[in-house]
Amino acid sequence: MLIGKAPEFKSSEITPRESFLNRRNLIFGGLAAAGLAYEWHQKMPPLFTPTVHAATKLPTVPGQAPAVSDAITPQGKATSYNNFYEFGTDKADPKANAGKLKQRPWTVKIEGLCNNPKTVDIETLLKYKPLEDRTYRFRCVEAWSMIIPWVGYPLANLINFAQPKPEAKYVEFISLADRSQMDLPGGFNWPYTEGLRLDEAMNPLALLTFGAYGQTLENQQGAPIRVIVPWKYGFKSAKSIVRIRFTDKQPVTTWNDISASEYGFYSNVNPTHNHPRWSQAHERRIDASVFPRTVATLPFNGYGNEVASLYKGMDLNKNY
Ligand SMILES: Nc1nc2c(c(=O)[nH]1)N[C@H]1C(S)=C(S)[C@@H](COP(=O)(O)O)O[C@H]1N2
Ligand SMILES: [Mo]
Repeated sequence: MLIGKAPEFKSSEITPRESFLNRRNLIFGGLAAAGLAYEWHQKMPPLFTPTVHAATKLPTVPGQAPAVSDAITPQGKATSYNNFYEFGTDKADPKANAGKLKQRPWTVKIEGLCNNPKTVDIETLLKYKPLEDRTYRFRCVEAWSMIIPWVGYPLANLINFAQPKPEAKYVEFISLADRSQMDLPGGFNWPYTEGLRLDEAMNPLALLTFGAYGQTLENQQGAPIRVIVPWKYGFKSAKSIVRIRFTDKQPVTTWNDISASEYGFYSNVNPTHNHPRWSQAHERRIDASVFPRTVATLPFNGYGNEVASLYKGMDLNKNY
């Protein structure tokens, strides 16, 4: 039998059972108190703003969307491989850095060419229409994809609430840009902006999104409110939105502004229109357990039946 040198403990490092138990009670008691405080915070007008907003379950009804046969991407993958440049440019940065994002208080300012401009509180928006479960294919312009069960209701509801004027032809989405919560790396014109033609935004598939996987969005997913436009590349789906503006001119959008030859305003998923630096014919699925890992990309990301008519008569090679 080999006898190694016994580890030596200083008596001060040994936790007597009694003091361990006391400490455990303190810790769990503290957690229970924090839980109560959190519940109280949910019911009362906020006196303080927690820096970490715990995910909460969202009540949902079945969604009105075409069925997706592929397996749902595991939640842990969907929340750890993200693009949210306000928090850094690497895929792991948003999860690592978005903890600073404060989800409450949060309002969305509806403005521009509409008859009902208003600043609306997130709680009001959450309750405005029944929340649906909507599993969509999600295709990033960087040729990777996921299958995500989002929670939200059609963006058309909010647009109807805003009552756009007849001259409104576009809707612009403006994300939060706050240096006290975000890194906001150089090389971008913050805030992040995106936009859709009004008829695109009114399509029933365009989703005003509050959650995923049956619960509120994680910060890195664009909490507390984002849009999801499943037939377009991922960058059209602006995160952490604070303003929605109706315009008569095509809005300036972040990626188009940075590099118009690579990122068009329309950015419909189109396997026949390649990015100048890579093919768009295939996509890599972000889920190590699915096979094959790489699959053919579908026109309009598989939503052609629902949206192709929006682009009748348009040259989608020019309007990429
Ligand atoms: N405000 C903001 N919204 C954003 C981005 C961003 O950097 N900032 N990235 C876009 C891009 S490129 C993609 S692919 C999707 C990623 O969404 P996900 O992280 O939920 O998959 O968010 C889009 N929305
Ligand atoms: Mo993207």
